[in-house]
Amino acid sequence: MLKKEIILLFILLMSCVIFTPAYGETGSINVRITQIVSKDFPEIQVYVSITDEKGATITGLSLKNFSVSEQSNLETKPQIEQSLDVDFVSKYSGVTIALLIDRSESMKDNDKIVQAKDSVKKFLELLRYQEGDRVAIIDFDSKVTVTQPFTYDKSLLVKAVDTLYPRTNTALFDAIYTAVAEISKEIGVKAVIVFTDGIENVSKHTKEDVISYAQEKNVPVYTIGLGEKIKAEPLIEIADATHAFYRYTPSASDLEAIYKDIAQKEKGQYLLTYTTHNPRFDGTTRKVTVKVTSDGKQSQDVSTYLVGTKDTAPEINLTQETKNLMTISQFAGKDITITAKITDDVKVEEARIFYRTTKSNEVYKEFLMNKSDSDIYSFKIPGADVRTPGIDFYITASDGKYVSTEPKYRPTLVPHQIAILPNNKPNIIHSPIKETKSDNPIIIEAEITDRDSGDYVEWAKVYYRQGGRILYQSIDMKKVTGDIWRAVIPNDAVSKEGIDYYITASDSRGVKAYSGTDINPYHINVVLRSMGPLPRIFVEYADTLYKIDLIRGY
Ligand SMILES: [Ca+2]
Ligand SMILES: [Ca+2]
Repeated sequence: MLKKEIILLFILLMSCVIFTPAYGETGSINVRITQIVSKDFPEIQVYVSITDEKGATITGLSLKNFSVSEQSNLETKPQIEQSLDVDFVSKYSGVTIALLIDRSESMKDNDKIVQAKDSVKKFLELLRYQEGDRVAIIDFDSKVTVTQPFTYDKSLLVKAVDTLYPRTNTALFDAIYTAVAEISKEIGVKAVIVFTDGIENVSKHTKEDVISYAQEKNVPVYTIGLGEKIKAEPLIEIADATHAFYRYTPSASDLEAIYKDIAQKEKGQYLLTYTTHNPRFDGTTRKVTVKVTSDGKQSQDVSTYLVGTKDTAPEINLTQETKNLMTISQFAGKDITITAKITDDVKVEEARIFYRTTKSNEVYKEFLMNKSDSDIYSFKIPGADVRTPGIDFYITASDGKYVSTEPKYRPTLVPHQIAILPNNKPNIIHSPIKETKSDNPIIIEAEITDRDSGDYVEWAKVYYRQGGRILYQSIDMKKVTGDIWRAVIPNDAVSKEGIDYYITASDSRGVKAYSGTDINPYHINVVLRSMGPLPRIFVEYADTLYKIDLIRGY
C-alpha cells in the first residue's frame, strides 16, 4: 500500500471511529488487508487480518460476515463479488520467515552476538517445519549475506547460525530490504524477524525506503532488540509501520511467546478468494474493499492490485510420464524422474521441486529442477529417497515476479503423491452424478478399497463447491455397507449454478487416491423445477432423504 493511501485510510478509519454510533456495545473490530495475490488472475486471493480493540485475532467468522467489492479505475462504481469464498489461512500453509541476525562489530559487546545466536537457535526449535514453516537465515554487517536460503530443514538453519561471528559495520536497513525482497518470492504467509541492537551506520537504503518497500510488498517486519546499548526507535518505527511488533531482549520463554504471537497473528488470517467480475487484462488498478460485519459491529479496509495487459504467472503442467507415475505404484530404492512442462509469457526464472517420504517425520527437501530441451524441467529423485509408503512432492516456478505451484492449491499440505511398493494407494470406483432435478441434498457414493495386507481405507471425503466458486468444502464419507462409502452434499450448497465435486480417500499409510480432482472436478447440473422455491431442509442422513423424496413423490 502507498503511504498516501495509508494516510487516507487512517483518516477514513478515524472518521469511522468518530461517527460510529454507540450501541452500548463495547469494543470494535479492525479489518486489515495484508496481502492481495493476483498471480492467478482473474482469480484473486485476499489475505485479511481481523482483530478486536485489544489487537487479539478474531477467529470463527464465516462467509456471511464478509462482503468484497472491486472497482477498476475505468468503472464508475464498485461491484460486489458474488463468487466470494472465505477460509482460514492456517488450512493452507505454515509461515515463511526470514530471520535476520546482526553480526556487526557492535554486537561483540557483552557477547550480544552469542545471545543473538542462542535466541535464534531457540526460536528455530519452536517452529513447525512439518506443518510448513519455512525459514531463511540472513546475516549482516556492512554486507548482507543470505547464509541459508529458505528451507524446511532445521539442521541446515542451525548450522548456518553456528557459522556467524561479529565483524564490521552495520547495514541494518539494507539487510531488511534484502529480506523483504527474498521473502517476496515465497508463497503464503510471510514475516521478517530481525535480531539486532538497532545500530545502523552504512546502509545505502534509508529507514523510509525500508518501510515503504515492506509496505508495498505487505511484509511485516518484527524487530527484537538485544543488549543494553540499544537504539530502539527505528526498530519500533519499522515494526509499527509494517503491522508487526517490537520486543526488547527476550528470554527463552519470551521467545516462545513471541513465536506464538507471530504465528497467531499471521496464521490467524482469513483467506478470501473470488473470481473478479472483470476478467480482462486491461492494465487497470483495481480497488478492493473488504467489509466485515460481526455482532452489529462493522469495519472495512481498502487496498489495490494492478492488472497487467497480459502478465501471467508461470504455468506448470506435469508430463504424461509423471502423471503415469502417480497412477501405478513404483519400486522402492529406484530413481524416479519427475518432469513438468513449465512456460511463462516472459521467462521462467527458476523451477524447484520439494519432496519427502509420505507420513514420515521428514520435512520437504528442495532442489532446483534442470531445464532440458524446450520447456521441460526435470529432477531425478535418487533411489535412496524412494521409500514406501510413498513420495509427497510439489513444484514451484517463478518468473521473478510471481510464484506458481503445482498442485495449485495447498501444495505443502496436499501434495502430489506417488505410491511406493509394497504399498498401493486405495482404489475408488464411482459413477459420477451428472444431474439432479431438485435442490435436495445430493448423495455421493463410492466403493473404496485398499488391497494391501495390513492396510485399510482410513478415511474418505467428498470435496464440493457451488458452480462458479473457487474454494471447496469437505464432508467426511461414512462407510455404510461392505466397501461402500457415502456422503451427502447439503442442500444449502445446491443452486442453479450446479455443484463441482471430487472424492479423495487415504490409506492408513497416508497415501491418497482421487476420483475427480480439484482442477478437474465432476460437475452436477441442477435442474430446478419451476414451482417456486422449495423449502430448505437440511438433512444429514441419506435414509431420511429417501423418505423426503418419497413424500415429494420422486
Ligand atoms: Ca510471467
Ligand atoms: Ca495402501
